[in-house]
Order: sequence, then C-alpha cells, then structure tokens
Amino acid sequence: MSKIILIQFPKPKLRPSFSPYCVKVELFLKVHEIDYIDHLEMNPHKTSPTKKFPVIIDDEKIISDSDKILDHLIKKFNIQNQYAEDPKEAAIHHLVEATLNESFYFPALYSRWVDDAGFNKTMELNFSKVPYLIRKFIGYQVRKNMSSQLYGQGTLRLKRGEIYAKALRDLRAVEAILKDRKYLGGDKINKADCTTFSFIYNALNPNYPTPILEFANNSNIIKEYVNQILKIYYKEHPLF
Ligand SMILES: N[C@@H](CCC(=O)N[C@@H](CS)C(=O)NCC(=O)O)C(=O)O
Repeated sequence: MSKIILIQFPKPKLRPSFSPYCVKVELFLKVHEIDYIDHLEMNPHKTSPTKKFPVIIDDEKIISDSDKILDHLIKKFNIQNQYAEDPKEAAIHHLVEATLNESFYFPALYSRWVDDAGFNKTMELNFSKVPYLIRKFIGYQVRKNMSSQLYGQGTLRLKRGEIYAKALRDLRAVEAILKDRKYLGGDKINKADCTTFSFIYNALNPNYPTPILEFANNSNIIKEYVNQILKIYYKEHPLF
C-alpha cells in the first residue's frame, strides 16, 4: 500500500499551518498514526480539484475538502468511535464542527487579511524577504481576493466590533460545551476534536492580538483544551 500524500500550504515558523482545515487533517493523521508524506505547495489552483487545500492523494484517488478526507480515512482504515453513539451527543459534535468550519473561521480570516494591524503582520511574517514592490503587489491581490470572499460570505458587511462579537459568541458556546470534559468525544480525542482544536488554535496566534485571543487568554477551559493536544501531537510547538 503506497503512503498517503497530504498536500498543504508551506508551514510558518512555530505553527503547524495557517490553514485550520490543513491542521484538522494533519492532526487526524497523527492521532491515528497513519503514515503520510507531507507535500507543501503554495498554489491550490494547480493541484486541487476544489482549488483549495488540503488535498490528499491516496493511491489513484485525489480528495479535496477536509471533511471528505476524514470520512475517507475513517472508512478506509475502519477507525472506530469517531462519531458519538448517542444521537444528541453526535448532534452537538456536528454543530460544533459546523460552527467552526462555517462561522468562526471567517473572523479569524478577517483578522489576518483585512483588519489593518493583522494584515501588516501577515505581510511581515510571510513576505518579508520578498522585494518591496512585489510584496506590495502580492499583498494587494491577496487582500482584495480575501475581502471579496468575506464580503460575499457576509462577514465584511459588518463592522470590526460586530465581526469579533460573532466570533466570541461561537467561542463561548464551544467553551460551554467543553466544560467538565477532557475532549469533545469524552476521554478520548475524536474527529470532532480534530476540527475543534485546529480552528481554535488557528485563531490564537500571539501575532494577532484580537478579542478572540484576549478571551482565550482568560479561559482556562480553552487553554487546557488546546495545550493538552499540543503537548501530545505538536511537541515541537510552544504551548498556548
Ligand atoms: N471546505 C474546505 C475549505 C478549505 C479552505 O478554505 N482552504 C483555504 C485555506 S484555509 C484555501 O485553500 N484557500 C485558497 C483559496 O481560496 O484560493 C475544507 O474543509 O477543506
């Protein structure tokens, strides 16, 4: 059996990835000790059927979309206990994942690419070695693209404070669900935890001092949740 190839964006220093969807898949592979080859690429438009990363290549199959990838891996390796048996609990897991994938993600994206302070930081972190004029051009293009995505999706029709207020509502809801449990799945990490960790951790980057970061800094529940996963699966990265 040939090894799975995970295609994702180049990794920044001290972080697993800037893309929570890529971290979700990578963490799942790590948790289940599935051997894979990490293939880093800048442009998803060339290799990805959905023009987004992550992508996996498994034998002849090319699969894009993190949820489709996890469903494929669960089926292929016959991984048990990834979905809660109790329908109410399974519904909670689903709603947490959907909230993070489809709602919480956008304020975090806004903080990196549109919010002025965050955008300048993103340019400094990613493109400091690129000559000034080229950096300006790339920055302008990416910011324009992100802004139009965020406008289409609706986030950018709100004011800055309203955008972060929405993110905090999502995070507070997840925090309330995590209270009194180690993982969403109970004592053991499951698929929904891979999603939960990756989106929350992605938004907690000290380079971006947002209200999301401030909230998490004051939440022992969020801190412990993220750190327990970092300690096991991302030993090379600093704790939150
Ligand atoms: N629904 C997809 C979303 C993946 C996604 O949005 N990836 C972003 C990075 S976080 C991407 O590749 N963006 C590139 C682009 O839109 O051009 C999944 O779950 O994999």
